[in-house]
Amino acid sequence: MNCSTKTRFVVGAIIIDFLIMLSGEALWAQGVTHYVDGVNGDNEYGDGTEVNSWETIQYGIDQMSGGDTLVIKAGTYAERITDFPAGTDWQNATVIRANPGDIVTIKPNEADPARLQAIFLNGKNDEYIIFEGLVLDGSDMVDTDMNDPNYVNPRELVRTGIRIDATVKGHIRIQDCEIEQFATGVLSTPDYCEFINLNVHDIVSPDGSLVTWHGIYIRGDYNLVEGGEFHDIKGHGVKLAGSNSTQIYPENNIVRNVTSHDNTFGIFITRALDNLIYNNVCYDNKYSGIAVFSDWQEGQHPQRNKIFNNTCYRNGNPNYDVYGRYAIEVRGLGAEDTEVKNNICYLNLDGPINDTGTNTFLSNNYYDDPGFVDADNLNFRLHPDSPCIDAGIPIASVPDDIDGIRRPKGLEYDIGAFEFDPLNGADLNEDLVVDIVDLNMVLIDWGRSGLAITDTRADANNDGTVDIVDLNTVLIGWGKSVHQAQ
Ligand SMILES: [Ca+2]
Ligand SMILES: [Ca+2]
Ligand SMILES: [Ca+2]
Repeated sequence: MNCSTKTRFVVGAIIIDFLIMLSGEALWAQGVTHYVDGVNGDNEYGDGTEVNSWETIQYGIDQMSGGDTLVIKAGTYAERITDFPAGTDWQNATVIRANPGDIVTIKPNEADPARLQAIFLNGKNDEYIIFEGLVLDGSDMVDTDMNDPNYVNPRELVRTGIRIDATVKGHIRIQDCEIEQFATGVLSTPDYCEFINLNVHDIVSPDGSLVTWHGIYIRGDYNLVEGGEFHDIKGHGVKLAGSNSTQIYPENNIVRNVTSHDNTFGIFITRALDNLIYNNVCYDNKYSGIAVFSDWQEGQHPQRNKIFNNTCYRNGNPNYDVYGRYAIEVRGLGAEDTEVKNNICYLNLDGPINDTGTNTFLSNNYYDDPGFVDADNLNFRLHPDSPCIDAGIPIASVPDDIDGIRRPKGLEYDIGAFEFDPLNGADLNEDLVVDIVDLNMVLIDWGRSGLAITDTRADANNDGTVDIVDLNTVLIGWGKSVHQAQ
């Protein structure tokens, strides 16, 4: 380390101490931050500092300790990465991420069928590892010959963006990543993993099947799939299903705020229990937007799955007729105790809902024109005169909408993925009137940001600072009440 680097390091450390003191907690992982730069780095002569980076991601990973962060600079990396050191909890997780603002593409060129992943986790101690901001591109990989009898289960041997095996402890987080040109985007078997704001698209089918190769395939429990977009996938956008052989079913997973379109089924559930599917938008899929199926395997039943506040629009392609083409399908007597509430089901080819399940509970779903703001341009928010506004029933497990707006706004829950706010965010204390109380909330926290804000409701636009924008929001709504607004 030369003198100026050392000086910068000391100054940086002082700033970090100051920020930690301000916020009351560490702002980032507590370990060491290392750097990889595929253009300027060097594995042999580098030391992993920003000015003297390593060249390859795997070399960087191999130098990391648990809780360290690896920052990857812009470039295309022809690598398959694996063998990660574990973190101890989310605050001290191992982080592998793109340098902010840089496009970092991992584009493996593997032909070995045992190595067909961009990111592969199978270590039995793997947990608390975060991947952030990466592009995974499988277009240079070669798929297994699906007809080769040497492969016992060729489905396990196709190119997969991220594969997380059952041996992994869990607590793996993948966020803000783009995953494309694989035969499966994400295949994940352990519990407590999080898949946040992923863009998974152009997933191919190596054998022509439309029901095998998925955007994300979840087989464990207590996983979260949140936000993001799953589209142009040969199989399903999101699939939850247990294993035929182990009889272990995915339970208590949450799929929320996801947009799934131009796939086979938008969201597909079979052999899975107690999963919560809400605030999703599913449109233009070949078959149904959301499906709960029981008739793939005798005796393997999906039970108590909950389908709440989704918007399913224009699903069903006339060129495909093997399965149903509904907004929502609950298919087969083995699909038991499914709850379907507060969903918009509009303009789907075979109709809104097909229910042949057992004890399905249907409530407050809407089948006619819901009054979208602009469906032609895929804006499925509700127009102020929408019949879906305040027409839903309260559901405690749906606390907000796809945009993060707290439910309910106005008088009651709305139907569909979007909650309409008649007071445009100005009613900070949610007493249905914009008045001195709301104004006072802004003034009390005026100028504060982050954890210094005493009442986060004062930050009307939720950008982390209470300032003129929030004040203006209240002033624009000043004097209005819900009854006047309607
Ligand atoms: Ca409402
Ligand atoms: Ca108020
Ligand atoms: Ca603000």
